[in-house]
Amino acid sequence: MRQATTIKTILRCFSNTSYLNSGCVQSCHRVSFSIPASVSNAQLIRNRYFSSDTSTEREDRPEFPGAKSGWTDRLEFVKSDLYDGIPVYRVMDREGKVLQEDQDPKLPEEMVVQMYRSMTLLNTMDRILYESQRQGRISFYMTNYGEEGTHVGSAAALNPDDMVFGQYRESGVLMWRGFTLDNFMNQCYGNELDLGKGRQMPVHYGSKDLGFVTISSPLGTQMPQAVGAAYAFKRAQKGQCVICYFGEGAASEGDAHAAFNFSATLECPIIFFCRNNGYAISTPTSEQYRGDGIAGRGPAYGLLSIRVDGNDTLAVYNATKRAREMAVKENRPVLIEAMTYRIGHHSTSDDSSAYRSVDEVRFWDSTDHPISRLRNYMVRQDWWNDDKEKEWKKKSKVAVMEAFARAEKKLKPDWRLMFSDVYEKMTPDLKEQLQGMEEHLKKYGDHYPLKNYAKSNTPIE
Ligand SMILES: Cc1ncc(C[n+]2csc(CCOP(=O)(O)OP(=O)(O)O)c2C)c(N)n1
Ligand SMILES: [Mg+2]
Repeated sequence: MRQATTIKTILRCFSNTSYLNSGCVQSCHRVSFSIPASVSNAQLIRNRYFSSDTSTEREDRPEFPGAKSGWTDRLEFVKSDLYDGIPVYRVMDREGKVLQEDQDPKLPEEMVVQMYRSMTLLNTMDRILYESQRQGRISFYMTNYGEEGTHVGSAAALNPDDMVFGQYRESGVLMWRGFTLDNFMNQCYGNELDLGKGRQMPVHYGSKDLGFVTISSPLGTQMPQAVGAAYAFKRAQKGQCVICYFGEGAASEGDAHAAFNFSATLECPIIFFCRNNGYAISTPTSEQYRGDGIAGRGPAYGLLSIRVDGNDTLAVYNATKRAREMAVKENRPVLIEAMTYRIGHHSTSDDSSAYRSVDEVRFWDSTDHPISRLRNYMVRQDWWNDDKEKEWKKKSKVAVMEAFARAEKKLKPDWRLMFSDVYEKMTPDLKEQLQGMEEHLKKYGDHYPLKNYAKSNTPIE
């Protein structure tokens, strides 16, 4: 039935039926068409419905709209543990040894070294900013420890004009795209140079120039938005693609379902990139779902799906590269579930020792870390050694400390900016609030540290 068949058929004009009026077939003419092997069953069923050629042999199959399977006379329930689960794709073992030569993407030395530098620079920046929050210098922070490979491996496989929708723990993606240490620091300090003008909590980065949509705190927000952007890309036909990052915890949000389903039915060029790091704050994956993780949900939505070792930067690169090709060439959504581990606390508001053991964390930190794995790969290629490591560590730390000092010295943005950019033009109620605040500060300004705030040169409207 699935083989290519040529059927000559006359479509009858049943235009008085409501089903046909819904737009499936409106005209009454003779057509000749062939059914390729990949034609969907829904299409076959539609052909059967509208075929008047009684000589066409029909297999007895369920003809319910959308049905894809055959009949059974066995009373059987589908078990969720029917199969072992989708395997985890990897290129390297933990010692950085390539397992199958033909899976090595053979990236040039400069590129791999650059990837390694980004991953380690992110790690150094995380340490400094985490400490600065502990010292009360910034209000909040989230580290990316252990997930650096998912960020850089995927970002390196994209085109610069692809659009990124992140959750909040994807700083390495931005770093790879060219967000500078100053950009990161200015945002975390919410100073006058912050691209978001100090309106967001730390780590809620965004960059129009780098195609990185500003982070939203409520989980799942970015997912349907990303599908909308992908749909726009599909219509524009410029070969662009969207990547949407999210955690396995966010995949429990209703918005994740809406996004997966819309992307499949609208056939959008989007990569859903799930970072499965084992926890949604204190909730381990064992309490989050009972099925085969996040990739296991993909086929049910009609998404091409793969599970990959997120600590293997080259495997993440290969998976994302291929996903991108399929998403753009075939207008198909792809789901990548990258298995990794959140080595740090959820955020500076969390103490993970309350819900997991130190040994568990130590295992991932010392035995299966994306940074050491990529370093091992580079050492095997003779691209890296202890001297280079020492020199880079020193250089990167100095760069982070300098950017940190620069950001800390800057003034806060003009406080009036909190009223602008909500709408294209400030609405009357916002104008009234601004005026109220101005009057308040005229009277009580000496109770506020106004000297720490810049004065905007451009009119605020
Ligand atoms: C709608 C919504 N519910 C709850 C929260 C609180 N919250 C913030 S992060 C988080 C855990 C998310 O876990 P996951 O998606 O796995 O990402 P990870 O932090 O592990 O990177 C929760 C529950 C939120 N921000 N938004
Ligand atoms: Mg998680």
